[in-house]
Amino acid sequence: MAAARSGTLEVPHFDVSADRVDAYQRDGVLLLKDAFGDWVPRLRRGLERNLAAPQAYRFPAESTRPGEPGRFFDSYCNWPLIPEYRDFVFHSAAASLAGQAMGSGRAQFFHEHVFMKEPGTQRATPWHQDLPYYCLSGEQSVSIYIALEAVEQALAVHYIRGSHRWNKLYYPKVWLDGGDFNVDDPGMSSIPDFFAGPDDYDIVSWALQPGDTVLFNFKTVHGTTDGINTRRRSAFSSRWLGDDIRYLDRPGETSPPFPDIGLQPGERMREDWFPVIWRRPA
Ligand SMILES: O=C(O)CCC(=O)C(=O)O
Repeated sequence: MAAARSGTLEVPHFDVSADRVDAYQRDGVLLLKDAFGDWVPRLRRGLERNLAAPQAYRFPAESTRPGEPGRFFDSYCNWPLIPEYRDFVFHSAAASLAGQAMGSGRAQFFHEHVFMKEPGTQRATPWHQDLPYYCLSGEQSVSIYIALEAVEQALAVHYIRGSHRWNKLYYPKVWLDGGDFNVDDPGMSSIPDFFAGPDDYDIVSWALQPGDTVLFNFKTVHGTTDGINTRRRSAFSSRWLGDDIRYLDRPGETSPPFPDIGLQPGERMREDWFPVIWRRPA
């Protein structure tokens, strides 16, 4: 990975082939083996800060009930507080990868999100798309999901190939009980249990090693089974916005909530809150 001038910040260039970009745009999900192995120790240190004092950081969520085995923890929007996360956002090749994958002229950072399931956890990550949680509309998006621990295929996140092109949005889910929320959002419906069949959905998942990375679109349907995690599995996701992403005023609270964002529907996301980190070289 050579350092290259990005046009915005001096971020490293990610060498991704045109074939892989095409596959990402066609399928809405793409595996890149060992794409960010160098960052795993630093991101793990960041996650340890998050876990050592969850309440000191933003949006800590526990999605296992008292008495239920294991622990399913997530937390997000902590890049201003956790130096290892911030370092990744501003100095890794993620922005370059995101911009190219989205076919965008720029990569604007939205937020990071960490996930951790402790051994014994059986609680599934419900099937969902990320876009219905967000105050956003548009097609050019990518989450860069980096495994921080090894995970076997059956317990890894599963994705439905091509679901970003279904022209369909599903109500967001409460992870603790799998219930829908924001059900007043017009044009959405309750997401089916795709594991229950019919099996004509192209569901993919991969065994991951630390550093292995999955790219997926904010509209790509994803979730896990309720298989028992026999060892810790954790991951760091960074979320990126491309050229056509605009602010959308959704009915109900979004996640993350940005009540003071001060934008009108249709405007670009403000760059002082969501920095543009990469621009396509001229
Ligand atoms: O790791 C998980 O279980 C969930 C990941 C996820 O939903 C995401 O990155 O959007």
